[in-house]
Amino acid sequence: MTNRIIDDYKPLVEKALAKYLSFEPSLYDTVVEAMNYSVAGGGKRIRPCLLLEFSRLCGGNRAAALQMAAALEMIHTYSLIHDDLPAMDNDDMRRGKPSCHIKFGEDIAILAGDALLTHAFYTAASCSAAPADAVQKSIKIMAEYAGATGMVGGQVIDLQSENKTINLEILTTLCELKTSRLIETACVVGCLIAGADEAHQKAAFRYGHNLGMAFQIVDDILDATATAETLGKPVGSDKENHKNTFLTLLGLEGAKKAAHDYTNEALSALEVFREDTTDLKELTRALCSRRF
Ligand code: GRG
Repeated sequence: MTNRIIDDYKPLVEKALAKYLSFEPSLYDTVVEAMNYSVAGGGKRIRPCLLLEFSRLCGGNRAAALQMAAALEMIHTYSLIHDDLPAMDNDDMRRGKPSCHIKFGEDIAILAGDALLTHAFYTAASCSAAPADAVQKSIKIMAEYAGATGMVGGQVIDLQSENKTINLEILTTLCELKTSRLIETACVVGCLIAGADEAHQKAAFRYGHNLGMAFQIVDDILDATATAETLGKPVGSDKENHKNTFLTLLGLEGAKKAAHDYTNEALSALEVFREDTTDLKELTRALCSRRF
């Protein structure tokens, strides 16, 4: 399916990523190659596209949004590289091609993830197209939501829950941290660098939070019901790794209803924006039924 947000922004994001990830030839070229290998091609670019759209909705500067969007996609890509490692999810395929550690070895994959994470903050901190206090607040949110109090914390709960039964409350916290936090970051940073007020930042957070939850529940459903060809990665890994998912706790119909309810909450959070949100609403529905 096509959508203006993805069609217009994705090529810009890919160009920005290539620009911010180009380094002078060096003795450490291998790690730069691994960083670019994992970042290039295949990703849906949802987080950077959301950042750009929230910036547009709040009247922001496109250049500043693109720089922060590239930084956020670097953080997301680092998390995927590390998530695929044998010590974590042990996945050989990512974005339809061999995972970073399969292509470059575990040592370089770990370092490529580390370098992407640190370069993300270098890229964000170098943003001079938005007011310095907005850039500083954005960097603070990126660090808080990606680190121990955010995505990393969620990953830890996930690892510690393997082969154990957890309740819906813990699973919800896990998902909020592991999946929603980075999506919330995209939406809130888009508003922040555009100078939006608190009401709009809060609405963006609420939107990202609910979209993230719906997105993860749909991910769980697809892991159990889709084919590897359609997803570009192995399926059935949740069952294989004895993972607690929304599907195992709520059943297929319950998980579908939860995804539907979170999607509606995300859509209603958009009501405060005065700019046209038709394309964003269409993208939200498409993401929550994974037509992207
Ligand atoms: C290793 C610190 C650390 C964290 C790992 C990203 C992650 C946390 C785990 C990956 C597994 C997973 C199902 C995470 C939930 C978020 C999610 C659905 C990630 C995949 O994001 P997409 O679908 O990926 O946007 P693309 O490839 O399109 O960018």
